[in-house]
Amino acid sequence: MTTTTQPADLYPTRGATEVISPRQDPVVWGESGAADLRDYDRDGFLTVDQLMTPTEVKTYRAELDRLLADPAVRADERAVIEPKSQEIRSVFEVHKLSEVFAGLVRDTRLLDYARRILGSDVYVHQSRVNVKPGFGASGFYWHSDFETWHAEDGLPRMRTVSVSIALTENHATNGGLMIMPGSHRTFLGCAGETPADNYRQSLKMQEAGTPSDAALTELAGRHGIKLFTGPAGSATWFDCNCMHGSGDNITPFPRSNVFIVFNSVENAAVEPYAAPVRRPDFIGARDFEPVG
Ligand code: 6CS
Ligand code: FE
Repeated sequence: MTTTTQPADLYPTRGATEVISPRQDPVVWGESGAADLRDYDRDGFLTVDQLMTPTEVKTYRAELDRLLADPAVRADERAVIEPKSQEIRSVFEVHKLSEVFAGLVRDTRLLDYARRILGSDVYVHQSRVNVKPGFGASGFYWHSDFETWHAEDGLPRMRTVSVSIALTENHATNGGLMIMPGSHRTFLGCAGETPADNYRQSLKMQEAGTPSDAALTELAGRHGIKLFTGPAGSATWFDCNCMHGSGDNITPFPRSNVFIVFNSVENAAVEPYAAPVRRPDFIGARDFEPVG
């Protein structure tokens, strides 16, 4: 039986105490000198005003509505229900559930950026739609995605990028994405062990892997907080280690975004660094086939 050696754990987390350490990985692994990636390198994010045309947005919105109305999708373990209502909160693995979203993943407008940032071929570590319906949908508390993807999915290095594409208008009022600019250069190892089957709870309301008030105060004081607003079709690329979150949405206007997470094929998932077992592969992919 071949045993793959587990790469060193450069980012210890979920131990007895919270540990803050500097990032030990580049932000832009590919063309680090590229002018259009300089802001991404500095801030950890990059916004694209109109990644999708209004016609494309219509197609994706219709597909999302179709998925949300399909009882088979609601019954699927890849659909996560809101903690306070029976509304669907997220649908994972949309690129496998839907031919329309599968096309998005192969779109060169996405792939070219992901490959330039990560400096290699890429595969999809995770895809999801966060529906965030109106009238009280819960937000996502402050967290670093990498902290979870390292601890629970076994991604060794910070060589992963997310793109969030707005499928509805992201107003200042309906629970938009907030990122602390520059926070991607600090790794916050969180205190507290990962419970077994944590994903059943964490995708509704994350507990393990959330920073302390003191750490958040320090980071927010140092970096500030940027709220992302924009029309449907706009997009935000953000580094896996940005400290980010989003508030509840009590307006009547849903804030639905589709997220694709590209990981470098050189950074394929190994065993979890701080969890008893792997998460299901619809959350943390185990198929490392390069996209496109
Ligand atoms: O646990 C995860 O993988 C998911 N949780 C959040 C709040 N953001 C990243 C990711 O979708
Ligand atoms: Fe996140």
